[in-house]
Amino acid sequence: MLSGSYGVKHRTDVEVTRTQVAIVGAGPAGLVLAHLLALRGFDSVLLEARSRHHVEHRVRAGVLEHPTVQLLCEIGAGERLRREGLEHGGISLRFDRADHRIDFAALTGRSITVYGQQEVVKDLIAARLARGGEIFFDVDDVRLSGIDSDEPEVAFTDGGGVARILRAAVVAGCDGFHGVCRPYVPPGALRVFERDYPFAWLGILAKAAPAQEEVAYAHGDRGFALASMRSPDVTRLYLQVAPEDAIDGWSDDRIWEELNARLAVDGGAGLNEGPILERGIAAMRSFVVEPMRHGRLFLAGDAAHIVPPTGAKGMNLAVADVAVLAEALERFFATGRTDLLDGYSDRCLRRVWRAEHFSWWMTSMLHLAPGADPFERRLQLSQLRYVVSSPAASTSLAENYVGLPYGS
Ligand code: FAS
Ligand code: PHB
Repeated sequence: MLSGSYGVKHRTDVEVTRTQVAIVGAGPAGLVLAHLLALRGFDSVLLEARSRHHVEHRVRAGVLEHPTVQLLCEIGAGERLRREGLEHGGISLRFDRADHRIDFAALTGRSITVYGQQEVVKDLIAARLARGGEIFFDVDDVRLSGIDSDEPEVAFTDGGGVARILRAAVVAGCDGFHGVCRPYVPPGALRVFERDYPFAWLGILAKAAPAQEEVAYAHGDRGFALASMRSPDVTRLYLQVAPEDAIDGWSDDRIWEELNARLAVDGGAGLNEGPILERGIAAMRSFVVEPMRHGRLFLAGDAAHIVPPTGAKGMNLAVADVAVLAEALERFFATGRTDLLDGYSDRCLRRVWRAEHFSWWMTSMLHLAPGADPFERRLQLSQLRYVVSSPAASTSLAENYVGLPYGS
């Protein structure tokens, strides 16, 4: 069975490298997959369109599910996470100008960890390179061929402008929602399920102490807001805005004024303000393609599905996908059996659709849809009051938020 990466001269002057898995995209999905394969003795090469500095400083997700933390520790990328990550035993739903805590520890015996996605990526890259892993950064012109054959190829130009070809047994499309892999699936071979929401999130990272100890989701007549954090002196805050809003239309003063108004609680001291280190507006969508595989191309993470970030699922789903893929690839490379590969998509989609529903449910319960009438607002408030007062309803939210066990 094929093993080990090695270069062979081929086709004029294009360098062909043979490997077992060509991974397109060095985000959480691609990086975790590379580690999982290496731990099983299988070889991969990672191709990343951006620079190492860019991917290590791209501010995105912040909440790690319990299973994600366990897996990162198992693959040897959890040391700093354990040291610097903020382990939380609950979250709050903020409405009627008060906090209502959902106690994960009491309801599920498990926790979440707040630790920026860019920190996860930093740790994964450092560990991969330290173990001799191969990551091509700044690649360009990535093109797939032969995904219906048993030796697909990925042609690309490396960061030094050299034309290269990766020849592999499998291609893992871990290149995100806007990546190049999914479009290689022939038209008609994929079913697309999607929903665009009539709002977006404006997110900021600010040099200011978080005003609360845990993540708080706020429902109110001015719209949704979310208070999170990255460290004892860096806060992460979000505002629901109109989908067509541009970040330039939001001055620092307007951002802080709106955040304070929406996150106010009776008896609270308000937010600690400080320099805004990063800001951006992200669209809100639900998106799934079925199946998550075509021939020897396997899609994972945002390349296959997107959730509104209200459920803090995006990055966690990416990790869960590649945990399934790595197990399936191990059986294939070790025995030639394709049963787990053939079941990859169905197995991932069970968790994906559970997360899609949970993220849609949290989004619908907490956001002020444009044109929402008083009846809809009363329904939301009734649901929020029920969720925080019913042990059964609180447990349902808690077990979804901390992350259902893999394979459940
Ligand atoms: P990623 O998008 O992280 O990684 C894909 C990688 O592929 C990128 O590094 C990209 O540069 C690379 N790539 C793309 N095209 C390529 C090509 N042609 N060749 C080679 N490489 C290529 N999730 C949450 O849970 N909470 C949040 O608050 C949250 N906020 C977000 C904000 C924004 C602006 C975005 C876009 C996403 C956010 N997400 C959030 C979701 C996010 O965290 C994703 O779920 C997570 O990054 C998924 O990881 P991957 O599937 O690895 O995809
Ligand atoms: C974050 O800390 O960035 C965060 C927390 C909870 C979410 C989304 C993002 O639902």
